[in-house]
Amino acid sequence: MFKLAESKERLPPNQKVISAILDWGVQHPGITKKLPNLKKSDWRLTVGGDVESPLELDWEAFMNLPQTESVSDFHCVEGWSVLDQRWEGAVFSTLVEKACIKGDAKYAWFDCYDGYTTSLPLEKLMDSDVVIAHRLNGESLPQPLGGPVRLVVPKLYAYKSPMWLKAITFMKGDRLGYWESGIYSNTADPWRDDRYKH
Ligand SMILES: Nc1nc2c(c(=O)[nH]1)N[C@H]1C(S)=C(S)[C@@H](COP(=O)(O)O)O[C@H]1N2
Ligand SMILES: [Mo]
Repeated sequence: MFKLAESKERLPPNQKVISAILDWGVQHPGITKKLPNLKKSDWRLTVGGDVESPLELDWEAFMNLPQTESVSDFHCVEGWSVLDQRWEGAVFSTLVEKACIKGDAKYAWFDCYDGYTTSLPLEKLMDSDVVIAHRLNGESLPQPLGGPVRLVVPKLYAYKSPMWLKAITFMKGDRLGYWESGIYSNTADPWRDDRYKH
């Protein structure tokens, strides 16, 4: 009985465990009808906005950032969770240091190669489990899961984990991203069942 209580606490309210992350082909396809097809050699990540040193990283420069591995649970707003996903990539906070973000920047805006957008407060991005990921469970991140590179913010619902990452813009005030402009919550906290706008 004790064990059951423990495992229940691991899962946020109204979520069910499934065995693998559902990919773009299975879920709602977001705003594009076509999967962004990006070769690693063509992929670029730009970092700008409220920073002292804007960056444009190609694959080699991205791979030269300090690399890390982080195991976390993945929670989708549609009610499924996948436990113990092993992500590899750069810790988000290393990018913040490299770009020298200005003291008044409090949010980051994310643009993706499919046109998707989202935003996050800096304080949610500084945890060591927030990874700019290029590998999942020991393999290159599959394209339908956001490859070559996606951000992973495991403590929030997955719509705050932008796939096919293209650009990060630091900013003083917040803006609403693609889903957050509609019915979805901008705070997206699975532990508070925080799916929709209040
Ligand atoms: N670039 C991009 N990122 C995105 C989306 C999208 O449409 N485009 N959808 C979001 C939503 S609504 C969810 S639930 C998750 C789904 O991630 P998955 O396909 O790996 O399960 O990605 C998020 N990131
Ligand atoms: Mo979603």
